[in-house]
Amino acid sequence: MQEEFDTVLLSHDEERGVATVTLNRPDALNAMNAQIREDVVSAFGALEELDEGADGVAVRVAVIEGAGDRAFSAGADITEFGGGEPRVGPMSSVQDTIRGFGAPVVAKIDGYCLGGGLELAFGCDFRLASESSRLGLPESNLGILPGAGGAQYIARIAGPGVAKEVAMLGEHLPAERAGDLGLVHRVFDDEAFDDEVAAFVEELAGQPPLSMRAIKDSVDHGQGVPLREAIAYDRRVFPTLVETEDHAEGARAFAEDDYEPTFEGR
Ligand code: CO8
Repeated sequence: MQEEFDTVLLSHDEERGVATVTLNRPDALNAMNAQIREDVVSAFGALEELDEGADGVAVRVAVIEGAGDRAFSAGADITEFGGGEPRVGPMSSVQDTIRGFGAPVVAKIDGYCLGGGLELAFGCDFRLASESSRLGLPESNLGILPGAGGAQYIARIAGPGVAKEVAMLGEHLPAERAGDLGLVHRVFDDEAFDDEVAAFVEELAGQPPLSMRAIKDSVDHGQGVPLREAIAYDRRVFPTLVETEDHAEGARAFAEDDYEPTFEGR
């Protein structure tokens, strides 16, 4: 399936269950204007519809990437700033859409990933970066703060000291430093980047989809509640997974040598 929105391309590989959402404003380094924010939300809406009509799940993994060879996204579209109108809400709603999407979402970062672009990537479950990528929160250079949680994500991942450094200095971090800080999951050589990302996505897509969705939901839910409550939540979800065909399939593969399991999301 392929669908074209004004500023976003959407494709879905039915066989692999992998969807790709491409931010498609390469001439503006995929800066996030109002249209692109709307289109990202629409693209994920279309994927949810696919899932609803599927026997099992249609989408095992969604990948977000930037068109062109220069940027994932250089942030919110600065030309739309001004007039004192706060645009934090719409950017946050894009993140909410991605965080609320059932399947894991991978940010494929190749090039600049700045401001709202990095905040979009923080809304994803995985961040994979090419070695030459540059990541940062340059909002302070514009006299504002990262309005969609950029500094808060960094504070939780790497600590408040790092968050203040990255957000206050507004520098572009080399991918490797971002990797050392835990802000991205993997950094791959530029030449091998596409293949390495494809292999990572393939591996994720081969995992039992309902298990992936339950883990995403459980970990995200657990961030906002005391540990005891988070564990109680997992304990309630656990029996629902025990009843799935995929669990039976995994157990069979464990018991029988030479049996390759296929997980259908049922
Ligand atoms: N918005 C709009 N257009 C952009 C943006 C942007 N964020 N970034 C780049 N562009 C455009 C440029 O204007 C240029 O367009 P044109 O060719 O028509 O002149 C084109 O993309 C190419 O960019 P450059 O010529 O600048 O390319 P360089 O290689 O010289 O520089 C940089 C690349 C360093 C990435 C540079 O473009 C840059 O600094 N961009 C701005 C980065 C930035 O400050 N991002 C943060 C924006 S603020 C934000 O994201 C806040 C989000 C929080 C939610 C909302 C709160 C209000």
